[in-house]
Amino acid sequence: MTFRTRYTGLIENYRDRLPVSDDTRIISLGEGNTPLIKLNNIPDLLDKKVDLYVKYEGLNPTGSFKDRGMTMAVTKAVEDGAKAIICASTGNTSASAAAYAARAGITAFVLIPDGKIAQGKLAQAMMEGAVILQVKGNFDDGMRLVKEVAKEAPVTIVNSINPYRLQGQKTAAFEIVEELGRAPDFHCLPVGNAGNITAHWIGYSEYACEKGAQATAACAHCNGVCPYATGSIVTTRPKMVGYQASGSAPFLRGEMVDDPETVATAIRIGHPQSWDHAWKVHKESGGWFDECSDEEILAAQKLLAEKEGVFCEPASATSVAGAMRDINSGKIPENSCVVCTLTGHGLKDPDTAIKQSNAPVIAVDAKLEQVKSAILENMTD
Ligand code: AN7
Repeated sequence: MTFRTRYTGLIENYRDRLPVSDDTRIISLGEGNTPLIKLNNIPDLLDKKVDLYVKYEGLNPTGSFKDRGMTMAVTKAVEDGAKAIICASTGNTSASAAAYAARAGITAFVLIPDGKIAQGKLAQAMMEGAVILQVKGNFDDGMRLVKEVAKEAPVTIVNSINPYRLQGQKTAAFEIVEELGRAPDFHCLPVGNAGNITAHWIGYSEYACEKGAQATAACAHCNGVCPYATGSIVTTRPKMVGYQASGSAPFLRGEMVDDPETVATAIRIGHPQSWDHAWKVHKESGGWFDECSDEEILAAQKLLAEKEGVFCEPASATSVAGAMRDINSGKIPENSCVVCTLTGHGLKDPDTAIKQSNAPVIAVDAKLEQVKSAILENMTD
């Protein structure tokens, strides 16, 4: 006897809105269906009242949102007969690619920047059997090399320039709309290559098809399955807000950045691959880009962990750092419904977490007296 249906991943869940057929062998680790957590304590610290949610994408199988795209990209690569996939990565894409390649029984080649990848991510790629090429350069160098080598070797690129990646990632927007029963007013994301902000916009747009009740099954806009036809009617889309780290903020500078630098290594990207897409999202949604300093990013990461018990990696906290500032300034108006994506788990980067934390670690002898006095001295009212 089964008590409830087993969740088997986002492709099965949204099969009718994704480019798969009945015969497609699906490569899945049960990704998607991540919690949308309503923040309880941080809103009290803000000057204006809003409904603030975080979509905790760090709870995907490899600890980041990349799994949503990777299940699609690897499923399609295998369907097309690929024996190997390749990506450049600041860490999370490589961890995800390695896992899904292992699951599929194919090889993953991952190009990572020399010394600038968080320990957890490196550990994942190593354990999951990827062939790791540590490039003497940054992500952008790796990405250029991946594009060049894919012309000469039989490897399928699984960076977000692979359109199946964005198809998988759009499902995060579906989940949010279904859970809230509406689209949020604002959706805030950290931006590196800008694949994820683009994918969310695709997802929201498919839900809020402007053709409305006139849409037909043949409407390409919705991959042939209009949400209107399935009875889920949503008429609005959020303003999409993208935050970058100040040292890696090409969208703020209005041009590519050659030497990106930030503590948030996941978004240490100066040449975003979805540059044009992201500007289109910016224009169509009426949203904006802004930047956060490394200090603001780390403070938001710590605040989320301390006040809400939600541990995300530094890059992810950029969305909350930016949103808090824009809520306080009124740029995001009072009473708005705001969703921030937390793209990766805090355990990805234990070094940065430990370095910035001032949590008391109290050494004691293995004696009751010492443990007891440590407790009594540290009780909060
Ligand atoms: C935690 O892994 O690009 O704007 O190579 O890992 O879609 O690029 C990671 C990106 C945000 C930015 N947060 O997303 C990679 C990589 C985290 C990330 C981003 C990334 P995009």
